[in-house]
Amino acid sequence: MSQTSSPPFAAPPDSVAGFVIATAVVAGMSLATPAPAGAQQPPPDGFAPVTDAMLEDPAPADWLTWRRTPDGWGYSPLDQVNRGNVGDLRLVWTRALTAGSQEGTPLAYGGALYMPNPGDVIQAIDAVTGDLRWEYRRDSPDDVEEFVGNLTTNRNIAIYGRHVIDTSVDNHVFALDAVTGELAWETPILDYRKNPARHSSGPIIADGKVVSGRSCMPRGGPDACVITAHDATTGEEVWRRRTVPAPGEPGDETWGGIPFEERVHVGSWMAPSYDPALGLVYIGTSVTSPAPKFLLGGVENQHLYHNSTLALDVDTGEIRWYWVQIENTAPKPGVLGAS
Ligand SMILES: [Ca+2]
Repeated sequence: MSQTSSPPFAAPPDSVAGFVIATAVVAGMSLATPAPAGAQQPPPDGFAPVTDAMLEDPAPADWLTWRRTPDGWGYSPLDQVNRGNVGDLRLVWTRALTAGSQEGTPLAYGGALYMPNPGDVIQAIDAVTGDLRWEYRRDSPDDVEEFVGNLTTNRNIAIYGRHVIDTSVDNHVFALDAVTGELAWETPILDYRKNPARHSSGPIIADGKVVSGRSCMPRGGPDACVITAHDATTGEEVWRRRTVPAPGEPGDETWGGIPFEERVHVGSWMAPSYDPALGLVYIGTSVTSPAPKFLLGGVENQHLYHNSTLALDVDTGEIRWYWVQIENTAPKPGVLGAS
């Protein structure tokens, strides 16, 4: 396969549709990002690498991960926009986004917005002017839609060192140079023809690792249902954790004897959160599909780790604890048929 990358400050593509991102400012307010306290001397191109310390305690003006901080609160401490002046906000610039399912959240760092567009398109946009600094369009294989569908959602990306990092439609994790947009490394996670999965959400960074989940297509079998960690600098895989147990593994007894290859679609498609003090990554899992659990091993079985919150050891991926969000109970008449 090939990847393409536009040079810095390239013109916007012609294929964009009528979606825009917009920024607005209150008169007299500056969008400049101050250098973080204690920052090292920046490299010649002026890009200060993003560190674990910065991710765990981001500067007020930075937005370095999907929900800004590892705990996923999505809260900004900035207070320049408040109840008294929010009515004065005015549109400053708009910019079209790539056509597709729009759920993207930009990262903000060093005066740039790094915007995940649908279909593994990533743009670096000057936050003050709206000018395009670079654009990367991942060139997926022609047959990938046949196996993973045409879901284009690209919900979030991560940043670490000088790399912008995402998971892809074609089941890779890849990193771009944050200054040039050029591909720095890519690592296959799954063979999309054999164990197809969907990456509607991207990764977070936890302790220097790229931690990502995915939804696993039923045809992908249990081995597509994995949470993975990769070295955020090199892209090398550090660990992977399957969300369903195989025979002989802890939790196997909770499936009521269902054959391993039929324990499918326990996905982990929302972005994780992370507690640096405990070294735990938290992530939710989906329900079984297409057959719900009561048609599999029966309601008396728990079918671990479906429909759960998992706490994973950031170093090993070991499941330190789990919480099944909806416990098995005997279904009530009239409930099963509801949709
Ligand atoms: Ca993606």
